[in-house]
Amino acid sequence: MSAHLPSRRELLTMFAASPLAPMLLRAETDYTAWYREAKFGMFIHWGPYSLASVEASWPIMQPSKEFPITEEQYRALPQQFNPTKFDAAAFVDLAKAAHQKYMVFTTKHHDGFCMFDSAYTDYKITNTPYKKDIAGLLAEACHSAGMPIGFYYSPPDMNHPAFRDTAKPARDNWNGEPTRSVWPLYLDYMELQLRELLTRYGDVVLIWFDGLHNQRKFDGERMHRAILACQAQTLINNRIGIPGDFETPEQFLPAAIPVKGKKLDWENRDTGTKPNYVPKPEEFRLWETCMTINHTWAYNKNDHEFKSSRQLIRTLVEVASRGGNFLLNVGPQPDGVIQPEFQERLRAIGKWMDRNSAAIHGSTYGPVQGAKGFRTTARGRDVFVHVFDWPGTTLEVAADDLPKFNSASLLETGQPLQFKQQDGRVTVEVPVQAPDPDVTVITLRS
Ligand code: JFZ
Repeated sequence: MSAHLPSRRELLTMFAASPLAPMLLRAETDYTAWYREAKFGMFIHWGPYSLASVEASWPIMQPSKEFPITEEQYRALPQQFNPTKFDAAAFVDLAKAAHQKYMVFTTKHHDGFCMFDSAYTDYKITNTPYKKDIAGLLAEACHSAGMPIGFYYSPPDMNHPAFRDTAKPARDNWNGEPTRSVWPLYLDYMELQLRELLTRYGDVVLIWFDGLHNQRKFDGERMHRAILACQAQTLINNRIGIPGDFETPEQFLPAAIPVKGKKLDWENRDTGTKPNYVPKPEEFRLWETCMTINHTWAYNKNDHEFKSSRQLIRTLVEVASRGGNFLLNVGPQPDGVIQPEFQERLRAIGKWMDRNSAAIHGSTYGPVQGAKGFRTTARGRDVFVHVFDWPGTTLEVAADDLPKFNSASLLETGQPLQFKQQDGRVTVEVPVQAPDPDVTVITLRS
């Protein structure tokens, strides 16, 4: 009987058990490489709130006419939640069809309801008519399909009596009450749940915290230690009061390429660098824009303002051209099916990616920023020019330190294109009509 040789991940995790090792381990291994390559992911906001076509959690935190539901009605929704048509493999297949390379699932949103079978609460998916652990089913389907899965976890928790005095309506104390003597019990609860998520569902590639305001109250360092003690390679975002591994602009793109040490100003979408600055690789700050296809994170049958597939393809290009990841959201229906309008758009993005993914996956920000009519990404010897506004018969690409190119071609067909390069300006002869109605990609190879 051969001895069981621990896998690399088991070794990393065993070694990571000691308090100092995780940080060293992460320094040694490029644990972000898969994330940089992935570029495009699927966000999934799903819970009993989908029954009422209301946004996740916010209707009880900040009641509004848009989502008219009382806290009592909202909190009763789990009793009817039974997504009998849920097929985890179908979710993964849809993400793959779109060329999304990771999935992030809401294990617990601000309402405190757990879409996983936590031992530390009764307010959870296994206490609904559905009974099954949805996070577990999705994780299993992801692992069988080789799809990296991450977990969204909300530090704010309207259900937990140590997070806030639950005798009051959530609208009165939704930001939590950290000065109460019981607050440490809530931090213990958070740590216990994070350990559940990181020990019972296989590899978890990232934890997507969502701390909202005054995030320091959640003791981010403690939660980071707990995560890395379980899985040393798990990435952590910037929403628990410390910078973490990546920035998370929400529903917008930073005006320029984010750099380390400069805080992203959400108000002005400003990265603190000069416009169109192209950072040195070591300056670059990992970042990810998360976005809805309509306006609602959760399923909302009344929200018909869907972005077009062209808008979504161009947003993916915009994000990749500044080196970011695009986490595009779906809010599944209460029956467990992803609505047709979302499927249609994701499959349309996938069709474009079938022909052009080489210019997105594994790429980084391009050498030309802020150009009118096109964006650029780069990968190895290739600069990809993603043309939004077709220029007629010649395309001009200008920048200070472009490499000397040896060839130009249409990415999707490989058709060679005539070009000239002089004094930092490349002039490419292009077909009169744009070959692709959404975005045509031209490869310049050095
Ligand atoms: C948060 C959640 O509240 C939202 O429901 C969704 O899950 C999104 C991905 O993340 O959105 C925010 C985050 C920060 C603020 C408001 C909403 N904020 O700082 O005001």
